[in-house]
Amino acid sequence: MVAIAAQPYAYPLPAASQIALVIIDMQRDFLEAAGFGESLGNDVSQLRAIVPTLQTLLAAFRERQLTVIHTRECHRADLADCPPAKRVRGNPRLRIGDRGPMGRILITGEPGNAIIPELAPLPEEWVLEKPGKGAFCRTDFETQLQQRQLTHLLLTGVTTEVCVQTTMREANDRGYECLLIEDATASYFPEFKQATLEMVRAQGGIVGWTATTADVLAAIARYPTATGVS
Ligand code: TIU
Repeated sequence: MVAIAAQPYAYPLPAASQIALVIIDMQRDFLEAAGFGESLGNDVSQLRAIVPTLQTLLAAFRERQLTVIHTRECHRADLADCPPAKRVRGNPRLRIGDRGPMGRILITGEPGNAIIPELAPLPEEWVLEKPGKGAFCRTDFETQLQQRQLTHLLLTGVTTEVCVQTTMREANDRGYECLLIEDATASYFPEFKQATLEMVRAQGGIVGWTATTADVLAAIARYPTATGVS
């Protein structure tokens, strides 16, 4: 069996066509000053540490022509998909839709809503726009996963206990085999990240697996590269 060395036990690898790297919300709005993350009172500089790790994973997936899914948390310009409760929650300095230095906060198409340049999607890659924390909420994510016959999701991105964990739980309930890559996810609260890692893999992997980037890279090296040479 080809598997990723993982916790709480080895994660069996499927056919290359069935696995996807899911990079959640690596947007300027969460990583740069004056975006949504900072408007909520967070120290956004903490999230940058995972960028080189994600670049390495992205390159390895692209080299093998494995599926990469990018997500963006965003809302329509008219805010029709933004529940009023979400807009007022926390009484932020700048609310969703307000104009900030990077354009309107968390609005699709605005400069601040873009994925950071270091992880920019290729034109042919799948970018899922989502109005909620979870990727399944009011999106076609499940339909698209089914159509593409994807069954195994390797989750990364920000923030671990909010959008990443919500998406992982939603995917687990729908029958997907989910693995959270430990050093490719970050939180504004390191202790919340650690708690998330422990809670998803507790009870025999009640929500899924966790593994390091090194172990993921070692395992996916079994998949052929586009040129046939790794
Ligand atoms: N605030 C926070 O930790 N996260 C979010 O609002 N969205 C995501 O996690 N992407």
